[in-house]
Amino acid sequence: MLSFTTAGESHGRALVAILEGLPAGMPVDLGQIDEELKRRQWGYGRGGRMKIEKDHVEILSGVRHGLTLGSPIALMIENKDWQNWTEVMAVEPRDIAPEKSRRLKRPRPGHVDLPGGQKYDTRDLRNILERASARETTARVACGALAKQLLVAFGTEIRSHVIQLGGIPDLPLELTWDQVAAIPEDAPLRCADLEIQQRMIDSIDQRREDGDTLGGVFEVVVRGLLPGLGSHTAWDLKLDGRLAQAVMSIPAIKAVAIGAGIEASSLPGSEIHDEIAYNNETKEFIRETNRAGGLEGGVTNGEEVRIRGHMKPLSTLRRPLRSVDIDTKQDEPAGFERSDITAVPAAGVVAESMAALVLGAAMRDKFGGDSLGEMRRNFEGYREQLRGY
Ligand code: EPS
Repeated sequence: MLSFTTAGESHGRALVAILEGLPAGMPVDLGQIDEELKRRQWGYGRGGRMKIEKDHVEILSGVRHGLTLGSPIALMIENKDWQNWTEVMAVEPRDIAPEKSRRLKRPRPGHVDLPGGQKYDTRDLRNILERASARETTARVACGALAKQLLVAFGTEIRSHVIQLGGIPDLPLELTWDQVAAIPEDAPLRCADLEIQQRMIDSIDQRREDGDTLGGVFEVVVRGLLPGLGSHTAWDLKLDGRLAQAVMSIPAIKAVAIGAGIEASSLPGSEIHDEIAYNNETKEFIRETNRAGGLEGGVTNGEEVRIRGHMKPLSTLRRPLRSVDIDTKQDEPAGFERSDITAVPAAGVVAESMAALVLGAAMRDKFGGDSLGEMRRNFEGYREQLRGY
């Protein structure tokens, strides 16, 4: 089983993570982890914080001479902004004047500020904000980069792209793997259609002027998975459910669909299900359409896995919505310090990482092995079994 946990506050000293369950003897590319961190920071519409941070991972354990040891891998990414928060975020007790404490007491609608404050019985909502911040996803991406390296070793690649932003275009874009793979890394919104991307940028500029924010839809595309990952036998082994949970856990995601999941509920079966064919040359069962998004009954079917994440607009608005001061109980505008206008491309990169971690776990479940070599033998044996099926 591949699993990970993260710790760290947005303006604390660092984000850390422990990733367990990678096989021993897997080559680790440190530069690729930093590349993924950079991809997550990229995107038109991000705010001032991204000018401060230049995320870089340090591996503290579990890797020796460029190879995994099979032991837990500890990772750390420093928060450069911490220098500006050493007093407010100090670990030791501090006596800070109220005007310097940066206490938050006007919760943002749509954010966990208020229910979190009620639940953890804290009257400084910063205690909630700091951990709820999407800054935490940096640590997920660092772990996800390692999961991607495992998947690549078995011929699986993962990409994401933005298919709708702030309702532009009217219907989400539908694109092939090659179109998605051709999107340059410096594309401002990781969108394959340049004309639509420009309209999205104009819309972001407009919302910036209005002090508002925008959501959107991204799609994660995974190709190269064998049929048979996940299982139909129990609710918690179904891979579609595990992927949905992983993507839904990304801040601001309110809906997740696999393939044409949203449209499927309103069309007849004859227009949705992907007919089965057999390719005599490759000796593979194939589908000419992929509305199932590569998963049937919670099991991969060998087609591309396609996951859509629907992101709501960020809840920190420069022109704040109405709220209530938790001390005075009077109507007050919600708190605002600094924020992004949109972060849909970044959320797509985080979703790639979450998908890589779930799919990596499914690969570890199916092929096991303490070393990469043992895992590979098991993988090849299964591939042989499929050829004979
Ligand atoms: C975030 C608010 C902003 C974002 C942050 C997520 O940070 P700050 O409050 O420091 O301006 O920039 O995202 C990141 C720091 C990041 O690395 O993605 C929030 O409230 O969720």
